[in-house]
Amino acid sequence: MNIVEGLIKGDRRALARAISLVENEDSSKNEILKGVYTHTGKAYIIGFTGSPGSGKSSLVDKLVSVIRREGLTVGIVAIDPTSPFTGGAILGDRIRMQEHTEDKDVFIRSMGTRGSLGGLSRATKDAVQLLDAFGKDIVIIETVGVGQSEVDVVKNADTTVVVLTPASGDSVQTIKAGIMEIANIFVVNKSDLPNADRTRTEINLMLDLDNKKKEWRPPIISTISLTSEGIEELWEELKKHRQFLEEGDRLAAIRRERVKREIVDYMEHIIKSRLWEKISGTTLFEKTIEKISQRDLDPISGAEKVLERVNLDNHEFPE
Ligand SMILES: Nc1nc2c(ncn2[C@@H]2O[C@H](COP(=O)(O)OP(=O)(O)O)[C@@H](O)[C@H]2O)c(=O)[nH]1
Ligand SMILES: [Mg+2]
Repeated sequence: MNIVEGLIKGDRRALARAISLVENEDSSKNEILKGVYTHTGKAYIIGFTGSPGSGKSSLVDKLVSVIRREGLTVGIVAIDPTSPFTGGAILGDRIRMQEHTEDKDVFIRSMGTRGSLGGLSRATKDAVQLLDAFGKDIVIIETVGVGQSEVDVVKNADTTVVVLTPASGDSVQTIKAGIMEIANIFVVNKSDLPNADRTRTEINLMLDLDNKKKEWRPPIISTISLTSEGIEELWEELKKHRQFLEEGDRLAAIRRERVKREIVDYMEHIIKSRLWEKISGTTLFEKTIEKISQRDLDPISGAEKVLERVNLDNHEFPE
C-alpha cells in the first residue's frame, strides 16, 4: 500500500512518514500532496500564536482535552523556530502534551529544528493538509508570534488565537501590529499572575482605537492553563467564531483567498526554478553580469535583455 492510500485509510505510520517526507522536501513530496488534495477541506484549522513562554503549548494541551470530550479528533503542528539548536522547546512540548500521547485520536507533530523560516511555513501548510486528509476534525497550529513567517504560518488557519500574558515585557504595545491584526480571539493566559486585568484593559483599548468597522470584535478570554480555568470558554468562543465564518460566504471566501495565494506561490516557484535552469552558467547570463558590473549596462535593462532571450514557455495565454 502506498503512503497516500495508507494515510487516507487512517494509518498513523503512513501519516507520520508523509509528514517527514514533505518536511524534508523529499522528491516524493509533490506526488503525496497531489494525491491527498481531494481529501482535504474538512478539518477546521485553528492557529495559536504568542511570545515564547506565554503558555501556548500548555493551553493547547488543555484545550485538546475539552475538544476530545466532544468526540472530535485532533492534529497538532507545533513550531518553535526560536530554539533551532537545542530542540528544547520540542522536548518541552512533548512533555506538556503528554496527556494525549496515549490517545490515538490525537496526533502531535513538532517542527522547527532545521530549514529556513520560509521553508518552515511551507512545511506547516503541507503538514496541515496531510492531517486534514487523514481525517482530523480539528487541526491546531502552534507557532511563535515573532516575525513575518509566523504571521504567514497562521494565515493557514481559519481562526487565529493570539496569546498574551500579564508578565512584564509582554505588554500590548510591544506586540507587533501585524500580530494584533490577525487575532480573531485574544487569550490572556497566566491570569493567576498580577496585572491580568490591566492586560485585558490594554487589549480592549486597542480594539476600541481600531476605527475600521469590523463585523467581528475579537473576544478577550482570561485563562490559567495550569488549572484549565477559562479553557471551556475558549472552546466556546472558537466555536462561535467558526459559526460566524460559516454564516454567509465568509469561510469559503477566506479559503478561496488561501487557494489563490497557494497557486500563485506554486507558479512563482515553478517559474523561478525554470528560470534558474535556463540561465545559470550560461554565457549570456555571465556576460550580462559583467556588463552591469562595468557600468556598461544597468540591471533593469540587463534583466529585460536576458528575459527576451529566454523562452520560459510559450507566451500565449492559455484558454
Ligand atoms: N503561572 C502560570 N504559568 C503558566 C501558565 N500556563 C503556562 N505556564 C507556564 O509557562 C511556561 C511556558 O509554557 P509553554 O506552554 O511551554 O509556553 P509556550 O512557549 O507558549 O508554548 C511553563 O513553565 C508553564 O508551566 C499559567 O496559566 N499560569
Ligand atoms: Mg510551545
